[in-house]
Amino acid sequence: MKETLVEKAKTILKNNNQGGFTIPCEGLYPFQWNWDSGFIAVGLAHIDIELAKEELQSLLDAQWENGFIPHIVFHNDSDSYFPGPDFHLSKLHKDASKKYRTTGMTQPPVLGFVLQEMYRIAEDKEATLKFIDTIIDKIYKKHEYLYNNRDPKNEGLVYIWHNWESGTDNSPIWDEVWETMSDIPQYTFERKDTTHIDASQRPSNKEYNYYIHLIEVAKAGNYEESVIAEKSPFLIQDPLFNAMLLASNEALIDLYKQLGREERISQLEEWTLKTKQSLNEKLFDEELGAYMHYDLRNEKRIQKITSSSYAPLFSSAPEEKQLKLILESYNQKFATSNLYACASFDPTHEDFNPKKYWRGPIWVNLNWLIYKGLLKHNQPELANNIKTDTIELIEKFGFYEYFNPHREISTENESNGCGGVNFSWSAALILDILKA
Ligand code: 2M8
Repeated sequence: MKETLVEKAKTILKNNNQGGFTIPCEGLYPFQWNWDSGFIAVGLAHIDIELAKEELQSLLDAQWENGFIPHIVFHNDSDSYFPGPDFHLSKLHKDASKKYRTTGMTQPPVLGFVLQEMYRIAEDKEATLKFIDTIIDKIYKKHEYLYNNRDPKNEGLVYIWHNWESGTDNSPIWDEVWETMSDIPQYTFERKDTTHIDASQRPSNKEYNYYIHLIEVAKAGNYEESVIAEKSPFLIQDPLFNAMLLASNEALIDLYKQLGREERISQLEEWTLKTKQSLNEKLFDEELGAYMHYDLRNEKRIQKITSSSYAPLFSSAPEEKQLKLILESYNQKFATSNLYACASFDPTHEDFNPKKYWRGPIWVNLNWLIYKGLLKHNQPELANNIKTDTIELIEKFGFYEYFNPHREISTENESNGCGGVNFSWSAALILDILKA
């Protein structure tokens, strides 16, 4: 059975490969996405390490001169996605890639720990370390960009200025931010996502209008970070984004040590310490037992639990005190017998929606992060539940983009699989989970 799953996963990754990079999903996402490519590289490392290297190289090939690594690289043309390169107009920024059109925003910084995962998986460690040596500084530069430009209060917590930078696009977390943006213009746009996927599973047009507005604000300032920091109504310290940064810092320290290159380690250690402290002091909520998002523009915590709230488990951030509270809230709300693990939003909250994009469904990449995080913090039983649930969902319903977490769903023939099919990171990460 598992063999079939492995073969299917390999076929999906092969079909979605465009020669050098992999698209997340045919039709729905026809370009190269940043954190998708990171997760895809982990899966590819199990099949063909050279493909994994190419995946990262093609993404880094579009790195901006200032170290920024964009969220989408438009290697190719396609009219099946909105907004495309002519809308994003990355060339407005003086440091943007001259070789490729890209977006002007980024995504959670996963590449540092992806390199570490590739090293772990690789059979030929020496050759892999040599490859890592050729690209590690590029990833360091991205971290430097984030800490230097997106941490205005020098707290070790970087902000995101768009919900698409979080990776969790229409999470109920953002609802409170949208409420502060009531007087924005009404834009005219033609969506493409709802031609591929049932509109009831995707964000609404009203939400897309906010997404577009935030990009217009950034474009009006030529994507200059200082202008965005001053003008954007959306400035959020996201626990997932910052946990990825922390985990990647930690991975970079480890890899630089293996390479015998000491020069950047003390800076990385300084960032690591600060980020860890602020995650625990500023973002952790003791009552809710989870890491919260912080709205930097309006200076308030957003008191809702999402799967991002548990992502810091993937890093060394949680200490005994936080871990105890996390396990309590996770067991109480997310790990209940009627649900597959792990919903993307608090199933006990009124905003929970089991089928709508990031407002409740299970995502394989977050499951992978939390699964590994629980193992890291010595919780093998809970980790194993996520592992078996993820395998069962994919085996039963297919390689979907996201899944309804309800074990029993009402209509008889309804599937738990939602969104795009033959989804690359679902294929890539199940390979890693199966081989673990
Ligand atoms: C989704 O986001 C894109 C915008 O980046 C979209 O909906 O158009 C998210 O799930 C994001 O996390 C993911 O990287 C992307 C491609 O899979 O799709």
